[in-house]
Amino acid sequence: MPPAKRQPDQAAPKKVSPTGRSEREGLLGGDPRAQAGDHLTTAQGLRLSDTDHSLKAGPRGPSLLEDHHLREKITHFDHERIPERVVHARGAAAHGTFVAYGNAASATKAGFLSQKGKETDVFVRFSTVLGSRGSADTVRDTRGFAVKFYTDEGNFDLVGNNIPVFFIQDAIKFPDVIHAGKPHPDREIPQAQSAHDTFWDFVGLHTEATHHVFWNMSDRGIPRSYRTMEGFGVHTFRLENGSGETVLVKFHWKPIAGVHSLVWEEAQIAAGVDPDFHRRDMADSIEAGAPLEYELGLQLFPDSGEETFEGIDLLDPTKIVPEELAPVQLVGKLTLDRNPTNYFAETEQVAFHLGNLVPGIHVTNDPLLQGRLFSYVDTQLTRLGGPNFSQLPINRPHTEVNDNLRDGMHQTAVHTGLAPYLPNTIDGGGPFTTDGYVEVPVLVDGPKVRQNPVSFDDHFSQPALFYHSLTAVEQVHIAEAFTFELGKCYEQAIKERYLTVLARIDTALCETVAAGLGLPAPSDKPVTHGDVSPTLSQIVAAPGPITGRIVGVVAGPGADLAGIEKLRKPLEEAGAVLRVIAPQGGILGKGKNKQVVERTFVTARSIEFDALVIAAGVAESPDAGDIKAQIMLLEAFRHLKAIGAWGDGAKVLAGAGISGPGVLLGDSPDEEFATSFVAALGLHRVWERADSVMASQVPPA
Ligand code: HDE
Repeated sequence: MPPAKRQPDQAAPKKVSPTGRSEREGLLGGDPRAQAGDHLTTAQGLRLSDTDHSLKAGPRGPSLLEDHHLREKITHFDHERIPERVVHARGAAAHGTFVAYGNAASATKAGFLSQKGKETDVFVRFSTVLGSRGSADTVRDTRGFAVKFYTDEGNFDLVGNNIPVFFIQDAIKFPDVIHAGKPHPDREIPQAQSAHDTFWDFVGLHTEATHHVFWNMSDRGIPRSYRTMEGFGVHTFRLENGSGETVLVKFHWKPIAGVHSLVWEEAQIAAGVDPDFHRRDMADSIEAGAPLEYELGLQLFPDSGEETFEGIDLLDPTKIVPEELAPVQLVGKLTLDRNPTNYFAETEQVAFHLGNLVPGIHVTNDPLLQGRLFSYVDTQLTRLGGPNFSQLPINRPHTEVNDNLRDGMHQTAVHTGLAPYLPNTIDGGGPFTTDGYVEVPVLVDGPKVRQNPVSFDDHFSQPALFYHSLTAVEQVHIAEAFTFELGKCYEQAIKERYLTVLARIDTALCETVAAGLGLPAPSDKPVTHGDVSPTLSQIVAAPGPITGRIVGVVAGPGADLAGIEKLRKPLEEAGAVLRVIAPQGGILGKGKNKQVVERTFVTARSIEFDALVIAAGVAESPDAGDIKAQIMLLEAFRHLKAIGAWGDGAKVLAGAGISGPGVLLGDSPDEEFATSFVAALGLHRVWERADSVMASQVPPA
C-alpha cells in the first residue's frame, strides 16, 4: 500500500528547491545545491538594487526601521551560528563509497556488507574530541572516525574513534571525563589539550582510563593525517546472518596508506603554522585525485552467552582483543573521493547516531554503548534546533522513509493523509510493519544494581600489554608525552598520584617520567601481562604506499630544473606530491622544465613536507645559507624525515651539519636516487636516526 494520497481538494506547496528552483526547470530532484538566478534577492525572492547602503533619512541621517532588507540581512546573520558539538566540535568530512567484498554474508545479512560488489554512499566526519570548532587539528587527542552509510535498508552509522578503547566503562561517567578534559571553567584554558590539572586529576583517580590514556600519550594521539589513521567501533556489536545465527564483532578500519603519526614537536609547530593541517591535507589530496582509502575489518567472536573471548570481557570498552588472538577479516573498501560543497550544510549539520542500525547489525549490553544510544539524538535536538534533523539533506536516508513522525520545528516534508498513527483504517491501514528490523531476543535477566562486572576491575594489564608491544622509540615518545603533560600540571599531588599509576605499568617508564618531573619514582609492583601484540606498533619493516605524501624540493635561481622535473615523475607516479621551495615566489626557468614556486623560504615550514630534497645548483646562491631554510632542514632532520640532495645540493646539507642515516645523496636525481627516496618515504620516518636525534628534543650538534 503506497503512502496516503493527496485528496483532490488538497493543494500543497509548489515543488521548488530551498532556493526557489521549480520542477519545471528540471532542477528539482537533481542537484540540491546552489543558489538560483543571477540577481541578488531577499529571502522572499525580491530583486534588490542596493545592498551596500541602509535606507536613511538623507545621506547623513538616521537609518529607517522600515528598511526590510537591512533587517533581514542583519537578523539572518545574527543567527548564523548553531551550538557547536559538546564533544568532537572540530571536524572535517568527505563523501565517498563503500564497496563490499562479499565475504561477510556468513556473519551478517546486512545487504551493504554481505552482497559482493555492492556500492553504498557514505559520508565520513573526522574530528578531535576536546577542542572547540576553531581549535587546531594537530593537538594530542583522540580522533573521531564517524561513518554514515546510506544503505538501501536505511542509514547505518559507525560512530568510532582512531583509538580502540575508551576512558570510561559506563556512559554515566562521560560528563565527568569530558568536564575534566575541557578547559578549566574559570579561565577557559587550555584549549584542546589534555595537558592540565583537571584531566590528570581525573585520570589519576579513575584508573579505568589508563589504557586509553596510554594510547593518547602514544603516537596515536597525533596522527600524520586522516589518511593514515586506523578506526575502531570500540564496542562489541552483534551480527546476525540470514539464518538467524549470531556472532559478536568488533569493527576496524585499516588505512591502505598504513598507520603513521606526527612527532610531537611537529604537531606543536603545525598547531600554530597551519591549524588546518589535517583538513587541508584531506581536501587537497581529494582535489588532487588521491582519495583516502580504508578497508573495513571484522574481528568475530562466538556469541556463546558469556560475552568474553580468551578471558577478555567483550562488554568492557577499555579492553581490546589482540589481533593475534582474533584476526581482522577484511570485508570491504571505503574510498573518500569527494569534498563537501558547503561546510555548514554538510559537515556541521551531519548528525550521527549509534542507534542508526540496519538488519543484521545489533547492539550489545556494553554499558558505554547503552548510554550512547540515548545521547546522540538528544544532543541533536539542541544542536540542530528540533526533532526534524533527519530531514536535512546530509542526514536523509537514501531509501524510502514513511515514519509517522509529524510536525515540529523546521518540518520540511508535506505529509499527506489523516492517520499518522497505527492501527488505522483511514489511510488504508499503513504504513505496515512487516519485514522490518527485529532485535535479537537476547535474554535480559538480573537484579537492579549500580555495579560493574568484576572483570571490569582490571585496569592495568592491557595498558601494560600495549606499552610492551611497542618498539623502543615508540616507548620513548610515550615517556616524553607523559613528562610533557604532567609537567604542565601545577598541583604536585596530581603528578605524584599519576606516577603511582605509571609504577603499575612499567618501572623504567615511571622512573623516566619521575626524573623528568624532578620527583621521586614511587615503587610498586608493575602488573605483568606476559604477552605482546606486535600489530599494535606503527613502525613497519617494509616500505608502504606513499600516496598523498609531500616532498619539498629546495630550488632557486640556478637550480637544476631539469633534475627537478625528472624527480617529479617517479614521485607523482607513486602518488606523492612535489612542491618547489625557493627564496622568492614566481616561476623558475621556462619551457618544459619550468617550475612554479609553490612555497618560499618565508611561507614554507618543515612540517608541511614528509621529506626534503636540495636540487643541484643552489649551493652557490647567496640564499643557500638562509636561516629560515636552515631551520626548515634542521627541523626535518630532527623530525626523522628523509632528506636528500643531488649534485652540489649536498653542500647545503653539510653547511647545516646534516648527515647520517636517511640522508640520501646522489650525483643526479636518477632512477636509483628516486627509488631510494620513495623507499625512505614509505618507511615514514628514519627511525635509525632516533637514537642520535630524539625527535622532540635538541637539534643535532
Ligand atoms: Fe560520542 N558523542 N559519546 N563517543 N562521539 C558525540 O554527539 C557520547 C563515545 C564519537 O562527527 C556527541 O552528535 C557519550 C565513544 C564521535 O558528528 C554526543 C559517550 C566513541 C563523535 C556524544 C560517548 C564516541 C561523537 C556530540 C559515552 C567512540 C562525533 C555531538 C557513553 C566509539 C560525531 C554529537 C560527528 C559525538 C556522546 C562516547 C565517538 C554528545 C554520552 C566511546 C566520532 O552525543
